Amino acid sequence: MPLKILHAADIHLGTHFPSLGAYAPERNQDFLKTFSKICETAVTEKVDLFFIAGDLFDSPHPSHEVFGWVQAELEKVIQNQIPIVIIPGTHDNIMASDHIFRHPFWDKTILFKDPILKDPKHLKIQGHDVYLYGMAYLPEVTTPYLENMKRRPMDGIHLGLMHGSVKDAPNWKIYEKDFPMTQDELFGLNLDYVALGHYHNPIVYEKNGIVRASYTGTPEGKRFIEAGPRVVHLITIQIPAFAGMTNHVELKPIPVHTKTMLEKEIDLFELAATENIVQKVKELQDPNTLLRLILKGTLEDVLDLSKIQGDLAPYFAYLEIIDETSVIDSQWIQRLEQENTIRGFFVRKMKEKINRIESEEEKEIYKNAFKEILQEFS
Ligand SMILES: [Mn+2]
Repeated sequence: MPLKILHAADIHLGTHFPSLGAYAPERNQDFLKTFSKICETAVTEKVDLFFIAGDLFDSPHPSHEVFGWVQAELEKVIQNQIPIVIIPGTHDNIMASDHIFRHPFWDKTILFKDPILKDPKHLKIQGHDVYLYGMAYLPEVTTPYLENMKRRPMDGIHLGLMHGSVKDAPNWKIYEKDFPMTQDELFGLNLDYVALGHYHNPIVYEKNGIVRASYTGTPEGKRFIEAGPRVVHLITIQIPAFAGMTNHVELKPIPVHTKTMLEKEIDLFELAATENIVQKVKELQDPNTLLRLILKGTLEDVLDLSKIQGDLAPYFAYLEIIDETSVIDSQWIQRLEQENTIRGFFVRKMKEKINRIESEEEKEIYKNAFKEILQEFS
């Protein structure tokens, strides 16, 4: 029988969502539901090991509600005789003296609480020798953390958990405190599989066509760029017939998200009328989508944003509209500028003022105010 591992990471339970406003409490429930689904997956897939590669919690001090939920769900995994292997991450780090991993509950799991591994943990699974390597994130620790994660000479399956930054992750600014390592250093550990956490979108690392490590990303989107279906990784390792033969590692992403995030940009140049915008966005309707709609383009009219929000909100779990449209360069404004009215005077004064402002940020504030006041005039 092959060895089956469920790899999850960056679950971020208890995240605060100030930008989601009244939707924030429901979003927290979404995250908890997703965690329940992950635990359920471990049980239904009858995995041999359940890995959590850091940032299970969004902070070192999760609420009683969140920790209670986690304990109840993990208990079900434990009752099914599935060992839970966990490392603290950057968010649920062990820097403060009263961090959550001091709680006695974790004695029921295999928790790697040291930033520098002394000895791998040995388990006997289905008669096979399995060695587990893990380390807790601590920003001040540098060497020899990687050295100590390297495969020891015993026969068996050697598996690692790390919360850090493989340096070639795309579009990712990496700091020294983020546990940087190169792909070569990662492969150089010579472990059969390394469950990674920290990067919030999935990346699979293969060497010579063999899966060696992966990031699962967040199983529930934390930010709008964590869009679309979110997964955990089911890892299947074929035990080799004889020592020295390479283990065959298979990776299968399993979607577990409760809701999905979507960021959509629409250039209103051709859509102009409010009804057209509503019609166009309705095509994306999904009660399980959180949508951030970014409106762009030069308009010949001021948008009635509250009407658009009101018309579209029922079609999504959550809707946020960012108005990046501009009216200032429109022909409409050029016409208003010529008017010998209070409105014309206002437009001339505002255009002068906006042209004089140097800071881009301040300019945006004035442009938005300009749009809002124009709405009063029109
Ligand atoms: Mn994270």
